Amino acid sequence: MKQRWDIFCSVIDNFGDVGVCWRLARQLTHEHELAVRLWVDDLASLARIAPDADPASAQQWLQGVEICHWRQSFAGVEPADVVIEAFACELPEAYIAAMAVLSQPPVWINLEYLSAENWVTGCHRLPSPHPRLPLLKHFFFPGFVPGTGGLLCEQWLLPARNAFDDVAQLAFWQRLDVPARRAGELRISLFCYDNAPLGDLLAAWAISTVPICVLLPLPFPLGLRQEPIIDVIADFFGGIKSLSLSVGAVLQSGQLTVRLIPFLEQAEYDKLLLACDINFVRGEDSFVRAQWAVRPFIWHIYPQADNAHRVKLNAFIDLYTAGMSPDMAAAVRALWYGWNGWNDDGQIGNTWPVFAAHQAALTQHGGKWAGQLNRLGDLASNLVQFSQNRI
Ligand code: TRH
Repeated sequence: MKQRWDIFCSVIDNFGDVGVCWRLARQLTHEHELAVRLWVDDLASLARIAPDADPASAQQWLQGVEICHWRQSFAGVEPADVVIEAFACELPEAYIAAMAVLSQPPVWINLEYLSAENWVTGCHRLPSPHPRLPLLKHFFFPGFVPGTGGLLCEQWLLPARNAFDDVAQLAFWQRLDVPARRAGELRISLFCYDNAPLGDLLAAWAISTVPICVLLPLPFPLGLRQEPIIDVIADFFGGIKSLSLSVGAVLQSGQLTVRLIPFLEQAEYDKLLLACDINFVRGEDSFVRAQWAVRPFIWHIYPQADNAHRVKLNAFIDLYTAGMSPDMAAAVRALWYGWNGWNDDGQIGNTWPVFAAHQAALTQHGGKWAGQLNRLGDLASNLVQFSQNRI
């Protein structure tokens, strides 16, 4: 009989929590032959990245994964052999009680957020006994260095990346209804939070020496909710009413073209990162996928209280730029700081041309960086190995 795994995912906001859990659930199912049940409290968010998911269904099967709406009472639910609570979400009390009465309690793992900070290696795999019940939970940290759990990377991802040639790329753009590149054109994907200083960058792109085409996936139909980023774009292109924009809109100024594209199914988003020359990513999951895609990328970090995210941002920049030439490292730091609202003069426009000048060398560095990450083993396999040693 297949070993049973339960993954619990509580969506705090956006798509990263469910994005990570959905990838992990599929990889465990397809590559490790496990019976995986994914409990999600917000199916609508799942359906944004996995359009075949039915947000109204309490229980459904998708790509071999059993998906359950985490909402109902847990009385009578039998705990799995391995239980993952993602990002320190709290398991239902009834489920914990059911785990505690089993003669062999499940392997219980808290899968933590990703961070490049030094303390992570000291906390990875640490046990934490339950204060009242005979249960032991372990912390498991994804990461970028030996002594962490590594990053999510399916077995097919790197071969698919290497096989994504000009023909596959053209087919991808055709599916999106985006014309082939003009000569010398730089393609950029844009995924960021509302507080990004986008106006300055649009101005820099419009006077670029090469044509720039920006692809912006729209998470929600305009009009459903406020999209400050779209307001910035509408303002920049001469005060267009943002509500008059929709998927398919093409806006142009000088060397810059912005195209609004649909929010993509997760696997298609991976392809967008490969089909573009430079990627603006955010949060956790798109940030990781950009690293596997090997192209230069700019990270918009999820803002935290008391600027805790700055420590996290610096820790990653230090690791990622180690081994770069001082010029290139400075170019990365300047643009990333500016994009995250963390520079002295508040202007990031002038950091763009310096960063773009390093495009080829950054792509080469991205290849080495991804190779280094790949040697850590992938997060799903590392989780499986960790749990097998405890069953
Ligand atoms: O959406 P995010 O900002 O998500 C998160 C959450 O905010 C979470 O609470 C926070 O803790 C975490 O960030 C750090 O960014 P992220 O992590 O990149 O997740 C986006 C997901 O959406 C990712 O799985 C890729 C997917 N996606 C698509 O499937 N299609 C698309 O078109 C785009 C742009 C993204």
